[in-house]
Amino acid sequence: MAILGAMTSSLEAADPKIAQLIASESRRQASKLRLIPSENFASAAVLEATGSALTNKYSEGYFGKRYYEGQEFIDQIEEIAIQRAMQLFGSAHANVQPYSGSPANLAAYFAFCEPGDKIMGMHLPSGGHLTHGWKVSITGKFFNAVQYQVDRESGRIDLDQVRDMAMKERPKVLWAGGTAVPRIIDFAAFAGIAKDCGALFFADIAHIAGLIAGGAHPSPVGLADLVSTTTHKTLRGPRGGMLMASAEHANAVDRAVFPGLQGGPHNHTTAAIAVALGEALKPEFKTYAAKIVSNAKALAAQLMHHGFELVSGGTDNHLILIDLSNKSLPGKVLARALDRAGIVTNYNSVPYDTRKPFDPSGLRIGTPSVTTQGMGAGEMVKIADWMHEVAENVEDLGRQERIAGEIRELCASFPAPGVSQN
Ligand code: DSN
Repeated sequence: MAILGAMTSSLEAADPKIAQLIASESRRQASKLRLIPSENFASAAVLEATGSALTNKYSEGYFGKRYYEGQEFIDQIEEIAIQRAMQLFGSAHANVQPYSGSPANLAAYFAFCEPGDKIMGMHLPSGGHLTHGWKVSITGKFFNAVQYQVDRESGRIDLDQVRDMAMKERPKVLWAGGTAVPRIIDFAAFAGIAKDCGALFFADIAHIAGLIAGGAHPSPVGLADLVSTTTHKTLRGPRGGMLMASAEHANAVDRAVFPGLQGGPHNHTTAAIAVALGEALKPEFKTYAAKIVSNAKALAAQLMHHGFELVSGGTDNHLILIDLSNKSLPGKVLARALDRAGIVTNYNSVPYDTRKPFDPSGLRIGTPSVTTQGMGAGEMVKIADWMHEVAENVEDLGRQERIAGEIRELCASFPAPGVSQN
């Protein structure tokens, strides 16, 4: 952390206000339980690469074909990132330049679609992502989007319904994946449906990339025409994106990212992605991925013990979606009370939600960050107990303060990389 330390003191001297705010954010992350399922703690090595001199360099283009000179080191870094992505996921091709998940998905469309094409993705309140054709997203406006929902009773994807809709609508693209899907996604079944209806199959693995890399969730690589991901969620890298495809689609994907959609790649991010992928290739990452899932199951079981209703009745992965309708407690009210008590979550729509997205019925939580901290099943039970206590006492600020103190103490015994309570 020598470089980060040096940078911090430079920053303190140059801009004490921003330095102080960064330090406060670091303390906040170190002192609270971070249960937002799309967040994690990147390693000190990843943070160091992110904060490096690579941020100074422009590199439009690809290995050996750049529009600027001075690429002898950047070329090597990007190539290492690509090779590690291909090795980790078993993909024939990888592009590590997308700035994040949404640009990655836009590039995916740009590689294969024309404006007005029909696309089919999962409905946002059912767990889909904005860029899978949701009406307020550019993808819902530039394309003719049709959307499948989860089954109302089971809260799970109904593959028969997906098949019926796909055969009727004949979309150009069929998406699987999303942001609030607590169950294993049957990528092979999606691939079969896409084949039968003549669609391209795109798999968005942003949430579960680390689980796939660690062998804790089936992979769509080899089944999907294109796989899109972010790099900062369960994969535990910097904030970035990647696209993976078969060799036959490699050119189309690369051209869609650059020059189709983006300018210069963020080289500091590319280096940090390479570092994170190197970490994910180590055997201990498999243990990490398995523990994310076992922790989520332990947390889910204790929440259900306390009467919380979980969409789909549990979880197979890192994510738990709580439907608070039975508690007459809006998601936002509980999320705010939990934050005061030191538990950071996000309020979220649930399938068939009757409330609005900015004031929905659900709460979304997950275990990637607390698992990185080394917490286990015992801590998950404690967390569920605290969540129950807060839910029963959302107005009781004194109680929330007491819990926040207990959580600060717990977090002090499970330090996270790159952040500190002091
Ligand atoms: N914002 C991400 C998430 O929290 O799941 C999805 O883009």
